[in-house]
Amino acid sequence: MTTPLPQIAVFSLGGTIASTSDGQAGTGGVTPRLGARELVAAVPQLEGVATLDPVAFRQTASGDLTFEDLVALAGAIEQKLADGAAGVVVTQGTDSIEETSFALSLLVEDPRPVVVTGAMRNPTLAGADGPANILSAVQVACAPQAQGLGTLVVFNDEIHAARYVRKTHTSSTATFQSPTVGPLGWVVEGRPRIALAPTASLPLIAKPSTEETLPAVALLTVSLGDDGRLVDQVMALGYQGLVVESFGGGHVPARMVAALDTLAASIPVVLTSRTGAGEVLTETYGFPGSERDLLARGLIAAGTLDGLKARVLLTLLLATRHDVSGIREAFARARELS
Ligand code: DAS
Repeated sequence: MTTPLPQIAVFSLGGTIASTSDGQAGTGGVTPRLGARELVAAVPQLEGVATLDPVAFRQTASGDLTFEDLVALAGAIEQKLADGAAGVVVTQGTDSIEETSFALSLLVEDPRPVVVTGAMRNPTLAGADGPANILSAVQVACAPQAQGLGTLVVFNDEIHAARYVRKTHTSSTATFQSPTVGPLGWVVEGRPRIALAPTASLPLIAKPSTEETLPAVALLTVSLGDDGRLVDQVMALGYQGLVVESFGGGHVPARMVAALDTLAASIPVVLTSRTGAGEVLTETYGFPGSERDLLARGLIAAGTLDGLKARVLLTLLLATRHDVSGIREAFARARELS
């Protein structure tokens, strides 16, 4: 008797992996046109790996995806898993994978693998990487050893944890890197290898209601000579939270401090680093605008979460009506579980 193949749901959301031209030369640029069915049909090597259940979920550039789309996607993924899928693959544009994969890791309540992938070279180019990425994503989604690792990003034959992965290059097929911890593993000869596993995952967040508009959270990168005038505008513009990508270990120019101090008295302000790796400091420097100064004024340290990921977490916490103390607690947990 032959063992049935694992069933894998494949959701397509658009992006480069799905982008082709309209066939008329010179009419300008590729756009998302292919759905999940066409994407998997272009990878004959999938036969014998899994039984695929293609779902055309969205057809867009990934910068146009919204938190509402992700809440709906998380629900649809859970439904497929409840119906018996062994795992799930999501194909989408790479521009926002570092955010979408992290949001899914906070929203999908199931240990079975959810694997996000995409492509840097569209299907009209020589060496298009979409088919290879779909194949290795499905192989990882089928792998029992990929269970319980949270949402994964599989790209260029590497397996990354959603929590740490970053897009680091505008065009390289090796764009996805996890600078703080490295990849969890890789795929070789079709076999997923998990070399490292996270010690724990961040607590799940209940799916927010999308009946009302989700709260807006601003992300501000601090730069040389900054004076804080944008910080002064944050509440007037209707933002309900701010994430600051600060210098180095958690520092801002002294002349920004007053504005941040005032804002942190009214809405949550989260402190991250613009460096892209490592952890925000909490107890080293004592100058005005240092991490100690800012944390004493009520800013919340994000640990190893970078600005984009801290913004995802803060948005979902606000959307599920966490108050400031609940938000502090959630970021404290995130720091502990780094
Ligand atoms: N940069 C493209 C991609 O890599 C577009 C997008 O993100 O949708 O898929």
